[in-house]
Amino acid sequence: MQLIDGKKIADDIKQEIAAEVEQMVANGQKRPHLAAILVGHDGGSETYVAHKVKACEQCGFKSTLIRFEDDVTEAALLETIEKLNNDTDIDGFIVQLPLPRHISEQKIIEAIDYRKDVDGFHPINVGRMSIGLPCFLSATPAGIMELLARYNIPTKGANCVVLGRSNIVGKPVSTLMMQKSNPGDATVTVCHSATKNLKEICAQADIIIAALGSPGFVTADMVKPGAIIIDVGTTRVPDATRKSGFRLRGDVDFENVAEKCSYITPVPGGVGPMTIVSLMKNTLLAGQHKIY
Ligand code: L34
Repeated sequence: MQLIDGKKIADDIKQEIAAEVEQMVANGQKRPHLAAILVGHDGGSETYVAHKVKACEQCGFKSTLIRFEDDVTEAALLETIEKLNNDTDIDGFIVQLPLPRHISEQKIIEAIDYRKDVDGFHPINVGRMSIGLPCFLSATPAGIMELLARYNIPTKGANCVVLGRSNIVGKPVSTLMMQKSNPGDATVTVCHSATKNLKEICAQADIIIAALGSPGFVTADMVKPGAIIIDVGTTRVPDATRKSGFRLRGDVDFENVAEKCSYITPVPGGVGPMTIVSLMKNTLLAGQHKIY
C-alpha cells in the first residue's frame, strides 16, 4: 500500500504558484487577491478558512477575510457580494459553506460574478465543467484529479465508484472522472442513500472516492484487493485523549482498508490540503483573468 501524500503535493504546488506570482509581480502585474466570507463560528469552517488565509500568504497572494455573525441577513450578504463583484482589486472570492438555514445557499452562489467564483460553484462554472470548457473547477474535485495525476494513477477504463452526490464533491468529481481526459475516462458509478447493493458495487471498484461524511463507512469487505481509495471525509469525532477533544475521521475505515488497497489518502493530510491548494490555483487563474 502506498500513502497518497496530499500535504506534500499541496506544498509543492504552493511553491510553484509562489514562483509564478513573483514573476507576475516582477512584470508589473498586481498580486492576486482572494476574499473569503465566513458566517458564524462553525469549528470546521473556522479551521478551513484559516488554512485558506495562510495558504494565500504562502502563495504571495493578498487576502481579505470578511466575517459575519450567524444572524446576518441574506440581504446584507448579497450586498457584500455585490461590492466584491464590483471591487476591481478583488480577483476572486468565496462564501464558506455551510450557511445558516435562513440563508439560501443557491441564491448566494448565483449572486457571485462567475468570473470571480473561484469555488467553481456558480451554475456557469458547473455547466462549463460538465461539457469540458475552461472554468473554475470546484476545489475538492480538482484536488482529487491532481492527486491522481501526480501519482500517475491509471484511470482510463477503470471502474470508479463515487460515494455521495453532493454539489460540491460527488456530482462534480463523477463528471470529471468520466470526462475524456487523463485523469478521467473512467466508468463511473455514483452511489447514494437510495443505492441498492452498495457493498457489492464498491467491491467491484478499481477506484473508490468516498464523500459521504460518514466516518468509517467504507470497510475492508467493500474493497477489492489493490483498489485505489480516495477519502474525502473529515468528520470531527470526540477523542478525550486530544487537547481539542476531537480528532478527524475519514469516510474510510483506514486501518483495515489500508492493508488491502494499493493507494490510499490519509485523513488528515490527504484530500483536505489539496482542496486548499486548488482554491489557490483558481485564484491565480482569476488574477491572470484566464476565465471570462
Ligand atoms: N465555499 N465551502 C466553500 N468552499 C469550499 O471549498 C468548502 N470546503 C468544504 C466545506 N465548505 C466549503 C472546504 O474548504 C470542505 N473544505 C475543506 C477545506 C480544507 C480542509 C478540509 C475541508 C482541510 O484542510 N483539511 C485538513 C485538516 C483540517 C483540520 O485540521 O481540521 C486535512 O488534512 O484534511
